[in-house]
Order: sequence, then structure tokens, then C-alpha cells
Amino acid sequence: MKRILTIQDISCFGKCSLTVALPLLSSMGIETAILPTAVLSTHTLFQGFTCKDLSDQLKPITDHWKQEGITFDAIYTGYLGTEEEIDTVIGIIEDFRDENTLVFVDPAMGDNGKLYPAFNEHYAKKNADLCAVADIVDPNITEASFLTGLPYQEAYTEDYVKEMLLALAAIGTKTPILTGVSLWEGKTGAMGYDAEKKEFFHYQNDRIPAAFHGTGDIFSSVLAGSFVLGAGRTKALKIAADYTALTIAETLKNPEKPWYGVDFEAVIPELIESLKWIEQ
Ligand code: PXL
Repeated sequence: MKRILTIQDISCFGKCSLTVALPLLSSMGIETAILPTAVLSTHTLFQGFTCKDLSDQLKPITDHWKQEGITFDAIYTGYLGTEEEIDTVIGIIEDFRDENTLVFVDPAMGDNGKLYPAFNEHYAKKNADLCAVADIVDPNITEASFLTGLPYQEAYTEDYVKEMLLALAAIGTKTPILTGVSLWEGKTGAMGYDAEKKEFFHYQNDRIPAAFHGTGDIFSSVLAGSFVLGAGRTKALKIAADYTALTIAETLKNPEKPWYGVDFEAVIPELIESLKWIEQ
């Protein structure tokens, strides 16, 4: 069985970060170890959330793992709290990675042209150091613009997406993947760039005209899991994008649609079913 380590916060309520990554990766048949960076009452789009920083626990926990000889096939990082924490996480990656470890970084820090409430531009720049050590990063356009310094555009062309991907590759990531990319009217998905082969690749599915919080974490968890399971890049994008779209469609059926996250739990069986594409 493949084993992944995911490093991100626990938002106790709100369907994001670890409460999404752990169930999804486990459902995909991947042993999932977690390194919680902070415990929050909710994610930061709720008013008045509490937050207990766990930065001082990261080193003792991972030192213990080292003593136990624990290793990982992949390390997947998500929302991190502070700039110091980014440095600690880079150290953990360096400590645990070997030539076969997949390092997947979701530089979760913003959406719709803005950073999340807990972050500033300095933090955003620091996240580029983490992206530099990653095999794969999957920012949305907002995050990519903060990482690269290229201007954020709501309406854009394929050339803009390609320029952004090349700028991300210039930071040092082997395979940047830009999420929430709409290449044609009525479609949405992701586009990536393989810096070694100098090839662009993409996957688009039908755009559902609705936006929910937490879908970025769902997409990243399933994308990271698909790569760990050996999916090629286009199949991995398809599995992650189709499942994310399904979670949105499912949520729209719910008369009490939660604003804070999607009903991903109801369609986990379909995710498991879609893993058969990896072999096909
Ligand atoms: O979904 C990303 C995320 C993760 N963790 C926390 C957040 C957010 C987005 O707002 O606030 C704490």
C-alpha cells in the first residue's frame, strides 16, 4: 500500500484541509499520515475562529518518526500558517524525501484575486520557497499571481495561462498545474506544464456555474492521491476534476447547501469507481 504524509491544518468544522484530505486519500486506498500544523475551530472564512498554532510540535513529531524509520511515498502540503512554518516544512521535506518521493505542494492562500484573511504578500512570497522544492504545485490563478508577481486577471487567454505556468516553472517546480482554468466557454479544469519535457497538458470538463469553498482542497487531495497511485498526468487531472465537479453538482441538490464546503462525502463511491481509469 502506498503511504502519503499530508501536512496542513485541522479546521475542526468547515470541510477543508485535513478533514477533506484524510477521508479522500484513505478512500483511495492510500495509507495517510497527518501532520497538523494548527487546530482551528473553523476555517478562516468564518468570523471569530479560534486557532492554536502547533508549529512547535512539528519537529518533535517528525524526529520520532525518523527514530522509528518511518518513510513516505509522497508528501503533500496544504494550507500552512506562518512563514516560519513554511521553513520548518521545507526542512521536513528535505529530511524525508529520497529520489522516489513525490512532493506535492498546494500553496493554499487565496482565491478570487485575494489572499485569505490570515495572510499577507510577504507570506505569499515565502510560499514560493516551498514551491521551489516541489515536484508538483497546483495553485489557482490568484495564488499563482501572488507567487510569480504576474498580474491577476479574471478574464484571460490561453497565452496568459501558459505564461503563468512558465513563471511557476521558473521558481523551480518540475510540474506546475494551474487550477480553475477555463480554456473554452462553458468549460473549466486545469492546465499543467512538464518542465523537463517542455510540454503543456490540460483537462477540461463542463463548467457548473456555482462556486463553493473547499473545492481546491478536494481537487488537490484527489490529484495528489491519483499521482501516488501511478496515474499519468492527464488521467490524474481527469480523476480530480471530474470528482470535484461531481461534489459541486451533489451540493447543488442539497436544499440547505452549506456555504462553507461541499457535500463530497456523498460521492466518495464514485471517486473510488473512477480509479479504474488509472489502469485503462
Ligand atoms: O481551504 C483552504 C483552507 C484551509 N485551512 C484553513 C482555511 C482555508 C481557506 O480559507 O481558512 C484554515
